[in-house]
Amino acid sequence: VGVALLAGATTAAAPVADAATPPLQAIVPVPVSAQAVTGADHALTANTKIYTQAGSAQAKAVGEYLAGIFRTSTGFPLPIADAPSGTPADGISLLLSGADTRVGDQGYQLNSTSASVILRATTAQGLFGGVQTLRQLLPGKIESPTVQQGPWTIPGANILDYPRFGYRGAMLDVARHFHPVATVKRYIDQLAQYKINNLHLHLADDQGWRIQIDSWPRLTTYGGSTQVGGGAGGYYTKAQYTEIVNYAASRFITVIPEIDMPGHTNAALASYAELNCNNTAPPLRTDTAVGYSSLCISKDITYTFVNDVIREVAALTPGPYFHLGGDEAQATSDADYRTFMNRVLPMVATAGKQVVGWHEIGKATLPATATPQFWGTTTSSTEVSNAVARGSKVILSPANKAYLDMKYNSSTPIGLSWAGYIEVQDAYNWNPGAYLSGVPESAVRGVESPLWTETVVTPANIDYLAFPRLPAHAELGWSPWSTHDWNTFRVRLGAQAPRWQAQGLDYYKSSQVPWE
Ligand code: TNX
Repeated sequence: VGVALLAGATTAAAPVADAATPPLQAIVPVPVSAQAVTGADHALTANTKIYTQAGSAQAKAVGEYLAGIFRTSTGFPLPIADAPSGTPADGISLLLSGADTRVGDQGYQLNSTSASVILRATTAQGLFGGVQTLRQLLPGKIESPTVQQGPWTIPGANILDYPRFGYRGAMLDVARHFHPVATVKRYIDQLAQYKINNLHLHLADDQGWRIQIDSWPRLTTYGGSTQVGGGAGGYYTKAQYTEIVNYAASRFITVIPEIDMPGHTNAALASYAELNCNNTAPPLRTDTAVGYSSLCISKDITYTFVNDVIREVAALTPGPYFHLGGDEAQATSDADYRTFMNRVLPMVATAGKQVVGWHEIGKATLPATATPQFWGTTTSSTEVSNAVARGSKVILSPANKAYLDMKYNSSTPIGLSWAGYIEVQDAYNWNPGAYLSGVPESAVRGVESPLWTETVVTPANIDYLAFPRLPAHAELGWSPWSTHDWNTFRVRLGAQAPRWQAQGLDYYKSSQVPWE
């Protein structure tokens, strides 16, 4: 292994027996299986072509995405052409035929030899996942925004890979601090690298309303005008929101909009006096208190409002889910909470969407299509197990493991600590398939990493809290539990550093990780 590790620095192929040899063993999330093929390295050159499945515009788009990244750093032209039928040509092929059936609809097969690099999948999404792996088979400088010196060598390899959970998510709170379109796109690109396929946007909270609603315009013009700390806030027009949704779709990421209710609604209550039981609009809030606001459960106009919002946001949403929030409704009695959800749950169905909600939503009687998202710090939840007993699947975001806004330790300059400190190892060391009592792996839809932004202002702040914990969660969501191993994970994680440096990604240099 010692010799192989030295050889790995020059990206030479390792013998099959050397399972620990980089770079093949540096992939995050770790593939289901990856075998090195000795003496079969593949060199990218100025003559390399990218072939994509003939007749598939989607496969071609994945090829263009790959070419865009590799052209920038190699300076090679990397033209795209239709893959010939029959034997795959030299170069890189992205094919929608011949994949091992185990790849399913999100997985892929990658076979690289000195002659060719062949990715096979049953869907363009699968090819896109394979492209993320292919990026990690090249030196980190492949991510550079400027032309770098090669050699550009892909190790000989046979990889078969597919996810443990179909849903791998990240949440960004754009309400506490507003994050403009460019920042969200940047985050989308980061998520895609680690095979995250859902972006949950927390679009409204006490401190701000961030999505244009035509039938209630003051939500944004007034309710979106500030943020935590008193800054200017902001909001997405429908066109801007659609731009985010489309950009995410081009990275095979589904956007899940969240409008939090009946609590976390001060921005709406401040914008429209008639939504308050006392007909008086409260002031806008820029502090970080929680649990004090509630829509007026007894007023009919509340349901007109909620229905209008759900209808307009659902119309901007190609994905299947609408997130109703439902957390920390401490200003709403349990009886009122159930009354409210009983009226609102069917509105989501009428809008053609399935409900997701923070796990308190399990206090209401949910349809089996509804997904509670667990954010507690314990390992049991009656709201969740009741929903599971009625047929629901669950998203796991335990706050003391999965919350990206928790500090790493007491000296972390930003972040909160109410759920404890979360070092990289803490973020990695839990099993989503056996985490909550009464919730077997078959009832887990997947894992999601929420990033609340009370203390998060800049893209660098996002980088610092999300990296390297987000890739740890991504591996929990993707890789088989049988591969779970902190000691190999930390080495693979450390191998990501040159990529992040090339990308200008400002990660936290945890002392738990042997950074390259
Ligand atoms: C709890 S988690 C909240 C958020 C805060 C977060 C800060 C959840 C569903 N609600 O309103 O932003 O803690 O960590």
